[in-house]
Amino acid sequence: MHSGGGGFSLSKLTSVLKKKTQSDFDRVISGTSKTREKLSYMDEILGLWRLEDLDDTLDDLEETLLSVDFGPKTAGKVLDTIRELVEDGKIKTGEDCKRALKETIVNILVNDGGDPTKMNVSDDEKIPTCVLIIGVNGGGKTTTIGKLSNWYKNAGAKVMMVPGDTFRAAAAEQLQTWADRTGAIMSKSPPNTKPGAVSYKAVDEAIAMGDIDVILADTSGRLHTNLDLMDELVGVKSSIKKREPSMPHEVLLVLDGTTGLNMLNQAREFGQQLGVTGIILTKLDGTARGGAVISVVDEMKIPVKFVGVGETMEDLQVFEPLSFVDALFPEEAGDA
Ligand SMILES: Nc1nc2c(ncn2[C@@H]2O[C@H](COP(=O)(O)OP(=O)(O)OP(=O)(O)O)[C@@H](O)[C@H]2O)c(=O)[nH]1
Ligand SMILES: [Mg+2]
Repeated sequence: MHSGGGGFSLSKLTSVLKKKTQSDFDRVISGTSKTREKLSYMDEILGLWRLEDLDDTLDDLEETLLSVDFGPKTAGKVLDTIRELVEDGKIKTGEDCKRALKETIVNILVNDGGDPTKMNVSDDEKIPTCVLIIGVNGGGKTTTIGKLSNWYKNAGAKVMMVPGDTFRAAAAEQLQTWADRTGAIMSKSPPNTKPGAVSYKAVDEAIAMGDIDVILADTSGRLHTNLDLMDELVGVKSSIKKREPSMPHEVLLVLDGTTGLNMLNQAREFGQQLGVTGIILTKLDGTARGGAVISVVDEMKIPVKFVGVGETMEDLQVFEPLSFVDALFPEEAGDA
């Protein structure tokens, strides 16, 4: 990496985030409360746990997972694991079952997702790290770029933002506001050019400047079902690649945490076309429907890297599988 600014180190970045994650944890909990309400029904089921009613209990559990937006495939897989553990005598009580459920889900997030704190970086001193941000309309892409800019800045990195959303009139100004707030610079690409050209020129400019550590490239929102717009996005990625083959180092898909299972379709399409390297799950402070992301990780094998928990630049947390699952299955829910 470049040594610009206060010296950019990923380990520093991670430790700053760990602290933040701890202090902001309550907001994830409040965000997933709708999910939690339904999952507390699970506690009731487990409270009535009887081995002779195993099939009924497991059916009820599966229903509960489905009602909080676990996809059928993932819910089925989780319940298969539970059934095996019961048959092996490893689950004897409702409490055992709850613990095993949590472990199984954490395992999906960890084994299929990998280490969320590892953001890919450029391994060439002269080449900045390029992060391409994609997703459907209004999911929180531009806001997330603001948050990421702040995150990288806290680690001593010099950030350039790329106004690749040439579709929406106010998009560049919105990005500029985030640049001003977080001390990032904006690429000076001429306005009204095509997004591929904007991105190509921005990468060129950043490399020429010599002191940019991170390029955060914004894109306009698009429905994953709109083939023309998906093609355009593939074009943006190849324009970046054309200028610098090692880029982009990360392609992060922004998923709106309130959309439920539809995010699975989004992840499939964007994943197939763009080669997504990570997910940022936004709006977990709202009435989030957290279960769906577990299916995304399970089916797509893409890690969740961050979660968004509000509208300010501070509201970004490194995704922690264990904390996330603890928030879904609160210990006190059964007593409430
Ligand atoms: N509560 C909450 N709101 C968020 C979060 N992230 C983004 N938002 C809000 O969601 C709305 C859309 O955010 P944008 O960042 O403009 O979304 P976008 O994906 O860039 O939208 P387009 O460029 O139109 O596709 C804004 O009102 C944001 O403030 C979050 O984590 N929590
Ligand atoms: Mg935007």
